[in-house]
Amino acid sequence: MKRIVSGIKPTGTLTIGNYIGAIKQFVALQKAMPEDEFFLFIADLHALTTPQEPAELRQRIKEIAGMYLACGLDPERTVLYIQSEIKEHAELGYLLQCFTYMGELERMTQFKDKSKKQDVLLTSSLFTYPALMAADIILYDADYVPVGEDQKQHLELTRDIASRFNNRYGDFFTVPEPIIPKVGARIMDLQDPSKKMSKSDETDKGYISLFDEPSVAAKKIKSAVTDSIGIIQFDPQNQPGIANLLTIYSSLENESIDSIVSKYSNLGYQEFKSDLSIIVSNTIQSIQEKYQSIVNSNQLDEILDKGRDQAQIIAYKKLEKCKRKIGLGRKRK
Ligand code: ATP
Ligand code: LTN
Repeated sequence: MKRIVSGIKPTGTLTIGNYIGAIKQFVALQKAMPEDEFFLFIADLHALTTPQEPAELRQRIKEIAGMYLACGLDPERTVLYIQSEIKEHAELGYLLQCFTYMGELERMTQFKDKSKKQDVLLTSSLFTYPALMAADIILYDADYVPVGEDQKQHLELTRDIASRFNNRYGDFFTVPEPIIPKVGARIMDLQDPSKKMSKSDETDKGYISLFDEPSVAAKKIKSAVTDSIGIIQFDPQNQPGIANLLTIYSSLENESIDSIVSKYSNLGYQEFKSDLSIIVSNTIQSIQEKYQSIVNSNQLDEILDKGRDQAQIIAYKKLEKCKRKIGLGRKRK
């Protein structure tokens, strides 16, 4: 039996990029791997690497958990929990910092990008964050970690940290493998297709939130930046806007990009965008309907309590053993 683990930060809203790159993939894997275990957590400690308003953060944590369920996650087969409710994450995160080199953290492109963008003072937790992420994963001996393209480098570092520990103390942590979708691993900003669609962006025109009014989402697709070439083809270099829209279409409809291109080859951008705007707004609408029924019931807290209890048992045992390995813990006479 394999164990699949992933997390999502409760910052900003959830975008269609998160949905296509991570959530949809997680749901599909769950269907394709009926014998395996799925652990999913809300990475609230990671959210604190940048300033958060307490009431807003508290609300987002539940919102994201509810959205995951609304997107089709099977609550019977998912250990769904909130990271900060399992203290072992932070403790192992610290221990793993002792096995992570400054040079490795300095090379992380996400840190470099975020530190350039940030207008407030940088926290040290933003810098050490990959060690906590490694802890999130290897605490549970994850075999696979489904993530979007932007997390690949953090996964490589996680593998290095786990292997380093194993080399020093003998085989102890499972070295995890990332699962990155073939299509949709990096959905781009609708207004600037040279950058990743990001929920922490200043303006909301470039991303579609899963909470957007369906009609607003449709409008955003219709006003997405394209080019003056005027031909529908998959050319991310010269037509990044159209390539991005084709990717969104392909992922939401489970249709190959080739087949979409041939369908629209004789039609203009307007027709293509109009069809895609319907697909996107329908997808969002059906997710939102499910979301409403979930948040209006007590189901969510029950699922989160159960998830916490299940994760806690595994995390406690693994951390205790880890501490013993490295020489912590008193020896009793
Ligand atoms: P931010 O944009 O604020 O940095 P984020 O959306 O990258 O945040 P998370 O919410 O933790 O951060 O991401 C959750 C998952 O969604 C990760 O697996 C990430 O790789 C994936 N993801 C995020 N943005 C995109 C995107 N534009 N396209 C595809 N996958 C994405
Ligand atoms: N770093 C990720 C969120 C995250 C995560 C994880 C993903 C934190 N811990 C463990 C997979 C596994 C991000 O910023 N998107």
